[in-house]
Amino acid sequence: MPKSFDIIGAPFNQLGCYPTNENTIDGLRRLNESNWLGLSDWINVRNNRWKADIKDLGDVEPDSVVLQLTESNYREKALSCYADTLKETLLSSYHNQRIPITLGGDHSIAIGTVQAALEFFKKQQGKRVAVVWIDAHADCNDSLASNLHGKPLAMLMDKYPHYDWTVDADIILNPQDVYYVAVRDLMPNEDALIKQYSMVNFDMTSIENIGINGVLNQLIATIDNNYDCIYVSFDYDALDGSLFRACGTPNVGGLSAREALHLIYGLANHPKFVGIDFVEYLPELDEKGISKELMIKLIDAVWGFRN
Ligand SMILES: [Mn+2]
Repeated sequence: MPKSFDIIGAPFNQLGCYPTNENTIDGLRRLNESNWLGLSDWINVRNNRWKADIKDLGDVEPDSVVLQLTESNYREKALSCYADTLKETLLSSYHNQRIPITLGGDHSIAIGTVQAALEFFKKQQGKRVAVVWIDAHADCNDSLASNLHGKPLAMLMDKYPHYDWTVDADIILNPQDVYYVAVRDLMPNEDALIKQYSMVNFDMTSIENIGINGVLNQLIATIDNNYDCIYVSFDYDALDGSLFRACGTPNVGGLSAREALHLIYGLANHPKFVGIDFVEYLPELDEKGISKELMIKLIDAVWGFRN
């Protein structure tokens, strides 16, 4: 059966290194005059000419409570409020048997998306869920230092013992169920946590040694043998920051465009794939729209089109 997709905008950009009120998803949606490319038009092309089933559900806007909490520096509370609303939106996609593609927003929004997948598949159906985290950073900073967009995995794994942050026992993400790809910029406490829980990291060295297809094959073998579902979270800064700099924390020496396309296509077209985030891309820093072209190609790869 052909798959159906929901596009969900999560324009919450308040907890990263480059807080902005710009709606990053609208930046993707609208046509660029330089290259005549925009996500909304591209959705129409795929639906009308290629018989795809893709709906843009619009945005989950941060409401006044969330914005007020952020402004007053109650960031964990703001995030938890926002994430709850986002989670409900993804859950209704799951109830409608559609696959959510969530466009952020900084990476903190993954609290809502990953918890939706864990709630629907793990808690409600007892399924085993793997999370593939494609990122320059490990995002498991369990300290108070730095911004919350660098902590979603620590928070999802319930290893963030600050400001009463807790996660319901039946949707705690197990560190062994996280599979990092392209992570290369660690804080010492993250390095320690990764070692303590023997978390898997297909870092740039593994990609050099066995190639992106080797990494994909190992991931797929693990998923085939041990899991019922895969959820993918793709941080734009996983890409090579020498070319792709439209984010708050570009990092040189990451994935090439081709590697990212191959990886995303391979994971998203696996029968156990249940959803993906694309986060941290900032159109306002993307002068020539090159990154936007790649982002749209990556989303297109999720829909099953490899170009
Ligand atoms: Mn990240």
